[in-house]
Amino acid sequence: MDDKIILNLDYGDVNRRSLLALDKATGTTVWKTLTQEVTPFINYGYPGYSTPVRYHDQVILHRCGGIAAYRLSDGSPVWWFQIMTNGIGTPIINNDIIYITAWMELSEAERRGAFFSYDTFEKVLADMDKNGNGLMELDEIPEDMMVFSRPGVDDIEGTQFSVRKFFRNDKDGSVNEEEWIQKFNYLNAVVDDFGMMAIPAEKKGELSSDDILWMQMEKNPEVPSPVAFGDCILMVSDGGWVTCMDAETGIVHLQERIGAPGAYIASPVSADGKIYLASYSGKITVLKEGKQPAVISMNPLDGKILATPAISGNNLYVRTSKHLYAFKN
Ligand SMILES: [Ca+2]
Ligand SMILES: [Ca+2]
Repeated sequence: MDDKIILNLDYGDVNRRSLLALDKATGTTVWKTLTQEVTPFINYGYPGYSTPVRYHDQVILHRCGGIAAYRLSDGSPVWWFQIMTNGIGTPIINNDIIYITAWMELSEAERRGAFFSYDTFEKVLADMDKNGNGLMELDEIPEDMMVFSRPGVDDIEGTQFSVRKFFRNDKDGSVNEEEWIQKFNYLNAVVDDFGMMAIPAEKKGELSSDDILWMQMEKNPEVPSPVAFGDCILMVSDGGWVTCMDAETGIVHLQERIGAPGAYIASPVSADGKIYLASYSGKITVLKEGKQPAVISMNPLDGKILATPAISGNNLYVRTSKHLYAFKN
């Protein structure tokens, strides 16, 4: 970024996490901003994985609990917006609008497990207390009852969180009413619907939901950034769901399961009138750009894909866990 390199150190002690500017030539620190001090968000402890992005004289950072812009000159805050998000996806900027996916395990109804239908202990006992002692022994809770899951992810282990696991640290191995309700309330308090948002880049101070142009509530990706082309924003999420939206209004032109199935970590890329989707299991889906993107081809590569494909000149480079592929034109 001109004479600076920006680093996001978003891990460890929440209050010490920082955004740093280093001098490109010497590596010395030009400024260091304690993000939680100058833009305090409710932070539930997740490390953030998002890459800071530049917008003119600002650096925009998505982190656990929100998104904020800081001045490139001194790291002071310009605007900030608090929202429940794990701070994973890197924002994209297109025509002075920032597109960023607020994602957490409970932010879409389809990821919330049956746990959330047990808001009273009466219901719990009626359905699950097999030995009738008025307590829930852990082995009475169905093994497949989830707090949350990741629908569409059938190729990565351990992406669900079971109710048994949620109570695994119970001291005497049986859950009473107080213990159940306490845990239920704890999680139920953070249940809310949200997803990819469009934020006008020219803002000041703390933003409210009135400042957001639009938000997409369904089929949001956990890791991949969206991609912009024409008047459209496109995103791909687990299960091969592709959502193509109007960039200004968020109106959904298409939301269909047209990508290869399984998990998605790499972001989609756009080149030469086509969109390339790379699934975790190693399949490349090529779409024709348009409001209703159509599948041109779907081809398996050898190895898993976590890295976003790169475009250079007329070549497309795809790194899998086994090979680096280059495709011409
Ligand atoms: Ca029991
Ligand atoms: Ca207990």
